[in-house]
Amino acid sequence: IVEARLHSMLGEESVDDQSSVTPRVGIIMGSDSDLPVMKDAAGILNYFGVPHEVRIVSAHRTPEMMFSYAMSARERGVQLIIAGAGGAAHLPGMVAALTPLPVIGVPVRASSLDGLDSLLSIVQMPRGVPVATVAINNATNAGLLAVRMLGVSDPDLQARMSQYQEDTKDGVLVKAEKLEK
Ligand code: RP5
Repeated sequence: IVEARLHSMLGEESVDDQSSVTPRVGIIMGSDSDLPVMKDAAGILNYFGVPHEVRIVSAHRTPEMMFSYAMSARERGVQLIIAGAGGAAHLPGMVAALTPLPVIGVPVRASSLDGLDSLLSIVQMPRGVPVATVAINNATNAGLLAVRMLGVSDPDLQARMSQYQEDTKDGVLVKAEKLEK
């Protein structure tokens, strides 16, 4: 059921096309209920043509799977992990503790406390175990940050990011011009 939901929310192609390519980014989340938020990270990576994988990995409900995912990601060729979770959101921090890869955390707004619980669970990491935390529900920024990080050693990708920034600026200028008329 989860697999089917992943396919339908991410688009058949985005899952199937990735399967033969080594994923550079792992997008993981604590529950399939995080997918409506986390799909935005996949959308950005699709836009920039960055191979990625999407997995449901729970720190609390499937701790062994979380452990083996985090321990094997680097040797499988994954370069960066985006981890989203809500509530007692331990997934990003636990994964950061188990891998030398950079981890970007996405606090997902759960049913109570407006996501502040998720944000604090992810951002308040102890010294020595960093998680780059984006705003609540902002998986788009997690995807963009991942592209920027990979772009440091990938000039083509970095050039696409510069273009994206130009396009974003142009979009704002067009709207501003329309308002002035
Ligand atoms: C966390 O608990 C998940 O990341 C999710 O945001 C939250 C609620 O999970 P479900 O009860 O919806 O599966 O582990």
